[in-house]
Amino acid sequence: MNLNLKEIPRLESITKEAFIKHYFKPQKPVVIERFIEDWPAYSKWNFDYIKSVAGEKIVPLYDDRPVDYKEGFNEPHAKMKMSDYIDLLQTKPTKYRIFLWNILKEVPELQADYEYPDFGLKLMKRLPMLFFGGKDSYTFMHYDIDLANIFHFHFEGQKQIILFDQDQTKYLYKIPYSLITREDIDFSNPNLEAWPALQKAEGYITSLKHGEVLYMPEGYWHYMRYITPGFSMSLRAIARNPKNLSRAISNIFVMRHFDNLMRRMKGQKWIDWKNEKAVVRTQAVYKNL
Ligand SMILES: O=C(O)CCC(=O)C(=O)O
Ligand SMILES: [Fe+2]
Repeated sequence: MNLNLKEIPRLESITKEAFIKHYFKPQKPVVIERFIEDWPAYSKWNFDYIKSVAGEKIVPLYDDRPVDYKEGFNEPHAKMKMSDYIDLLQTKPTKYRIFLWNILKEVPELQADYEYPDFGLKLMKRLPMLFFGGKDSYTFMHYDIDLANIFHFHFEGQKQIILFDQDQTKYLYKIPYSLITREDIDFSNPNLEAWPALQKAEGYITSLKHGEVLYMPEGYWHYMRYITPGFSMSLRAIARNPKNLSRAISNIFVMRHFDNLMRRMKGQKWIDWKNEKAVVRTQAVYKNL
């Protein structure tokens, strides 16, 4: 048995009006295949180019180890020179990923290669983020702390993406006081006997190629697996739905700090309690269906 996933619709191009009407307003994901062909990034952005502009930079790396109470929110697991990291990506599978690497802060010259597209939404110009990953590495199922609308542009190779709307959260074994699901669920091949509620969840799937852009609606859950080594850029627009906006504010100003405080006070016990709670809550929903 498999997850219940629909292919994300794909278009070659789209006008701002059509985007707003058919995707932003109803909050539905879409892939636009040929949106950035006139950006310099479309022909320039590959590993050699990144090496030439940022090869000397030291980059923070993340692997797939479970959350450790001794670590703060989003703390890196290793560091490496960008040129060494790209050599590693190109020569063998690696779990190491770069996550949320701010272009403005790290490699501002890359800004010359892309534009802030007009989809009818106000994009946050201070937060253009890059993500890198090796063959078979993945970014765990999560949603972003600010529940933003995200435009995710992919470069080099291929990336598999699974999405769920927030209305599916009850089936996803979400960890309380966090933005993730149980880390022992393999969303690319889930064990549905161990995680039966996942059978009820309805989501989306696609595989992004170089130059394609995916629109992820506000607060959508996303799981990303690098089928081949590659990298992506995310641009974001603030959540418009007042409910999402107030959750964003409470995540940023309350949840995150509360979670850090509990880690410091209770240590691994806190992590274990949250992991257990994720199962108990989701199983209760599943049993009552
Ligand atoms: O590409 C990735 O590894 C993760 C991307 C992501 O989480 C995001 O764009 O919000
Ligand atoms: Fe994300």
